[in-house]
Amino acid sequence: MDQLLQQIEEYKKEIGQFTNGDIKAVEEFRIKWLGTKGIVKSLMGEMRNIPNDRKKEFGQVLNDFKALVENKFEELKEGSRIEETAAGAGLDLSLPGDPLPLGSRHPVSLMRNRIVSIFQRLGFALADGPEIEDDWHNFTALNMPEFHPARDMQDTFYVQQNPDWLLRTHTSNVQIREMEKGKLPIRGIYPGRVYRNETVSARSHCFFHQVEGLYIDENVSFADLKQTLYFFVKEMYGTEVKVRFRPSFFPFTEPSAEMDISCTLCKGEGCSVCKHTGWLEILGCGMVHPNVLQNCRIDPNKYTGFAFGMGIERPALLKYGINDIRLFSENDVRFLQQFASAI
Ligand code: 2NM
Repeated sequence: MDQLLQQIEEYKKEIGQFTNGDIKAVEEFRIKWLGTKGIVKSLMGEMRNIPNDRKKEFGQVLNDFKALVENKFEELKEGSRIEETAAGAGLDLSLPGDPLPLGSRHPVSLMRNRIVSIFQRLGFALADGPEIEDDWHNFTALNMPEFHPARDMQDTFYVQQNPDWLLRTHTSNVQIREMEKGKLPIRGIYPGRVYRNETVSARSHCFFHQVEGLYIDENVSFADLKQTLYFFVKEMYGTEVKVRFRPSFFPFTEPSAEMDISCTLCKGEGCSVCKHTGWLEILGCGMVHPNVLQNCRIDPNKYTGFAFGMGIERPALLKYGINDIRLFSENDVRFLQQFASAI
């Protein structure tokens, strides 16, 4: 019995040092342990020297050991067979694999991430909502009356089966849904794809991307709006760039404004990109209209808020020097690969 246990110990040590896939070593293993003059056979021969009352115990341990060695041999044989096949085919399985080619971030995603992360640093929470929306969340709640031109079939894609459904024309539907939840204050940033029934050209597309923001609390003022957007411009375009607000109109904000920055190409001197004005329009904004708050069951006497919205494609065209918006949705890898190391 001691001899058997000693052999088991030796076997364990040998297996621990075994080189996988070495076909010669596998054959040596077989001869040493399982051959006709091998260790297992000779231990079997010891059986007759064991006293009768110990035979059962010895036999059991030996049988278990024999099964263990046989299984190990099959395993080693299989391993060396794979290695042998590979070597025959001129393969070296110890070489590292070919790395899979990685995709890269889309320029629209890069620009969206830049915009969103600036607002996230100010505490704006990221959220999204449905692209197929009902009339209420896309138009009615936003103080856009039934006769508003944007609601026309000419401008908006409606779902044929249900005239109440449409492809959202802005991400403001998400703001409405956030406000309807009734949890205040709200400070959110809402990027996403939007749809307009427009002729596709180098400058405009029937779908594009927007980021909108919303901040609602007690005592939120137009000064808060301006400071928030000043911070955004500084982070996005640098401290040198100039900013101006122009009065504007949106049905869902009052007062409303549009914000321009000095042209990033000519530094305000005037060029073809800024149409010789020295300015680029980058976003629309305003104080949320009391009717919109009321539509979302928010008391406009207690709460005020500001909202803003900007397109993503136009700043992306500008930043990456792209001259045709259609390139963004053609999925040509020769185009997309150029942004592999862009930020
Ligand atoms: C813009 C410009 C100005 C806007 C307003 C709202 C809401 F839901 F709070 F009323 N959401 N987004 C808004 C305001 C969007 O985009 C050019």
